Amino acid sequence: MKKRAGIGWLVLSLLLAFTLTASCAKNLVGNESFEEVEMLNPYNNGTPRVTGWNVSGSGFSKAWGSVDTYAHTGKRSFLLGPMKEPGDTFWQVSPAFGGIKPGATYKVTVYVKAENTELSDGTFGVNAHFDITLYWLDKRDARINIGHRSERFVVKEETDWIQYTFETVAPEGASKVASGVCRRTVGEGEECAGNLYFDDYILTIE
Ligand SMILES: [Ca+2]
Repeated sequence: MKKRAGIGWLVLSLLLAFTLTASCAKNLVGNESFEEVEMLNPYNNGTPRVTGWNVSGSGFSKAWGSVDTYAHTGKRSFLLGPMKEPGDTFWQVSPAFGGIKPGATYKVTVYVKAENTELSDGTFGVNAHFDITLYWLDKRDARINIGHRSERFVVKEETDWIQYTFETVAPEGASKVASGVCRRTVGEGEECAGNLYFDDYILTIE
């Protein structure tokens, strides 16, 4: 009887260890809830930016930054507002970091809330979109333009927080990666409608 109890404990311990390991995949980016902020950009209408993340693109006069309007966790989220001019782009990405395992699957999850996604002509189209992107770099910090690096997600209606997922395999030669979200108009007549709020950006190796 005692032996069977011992085996039972062993099985339970192994199950617990497995569960803890499975549920504790390490997030590879920091400040994922966008709670830590700083005032570094004087062109951003007084909205703070997210500490430790890089922003770039055109459209710096557009609405973006860390706001306390909505939050999935904590008190803040990252806002990327509408863009209407052809070629407007804006992205926020983590710093590039090393230790990449080529051939391994990398998974991004992020929560997004959407509002005012009606287009200028009064319709709800496919243009309230955003991209989740991974920028793979080789040992010389040159961009690797192969593989599945980016995925576009379409938000047609106003939504409360929805979790979006993007999985991809690290290409051969990848040494570093930076990861984040992007909005961009592609051509004439296209617009990025609405306010998109991002929170809880998690990047893990599967
Ligand atoms: Ca947050």
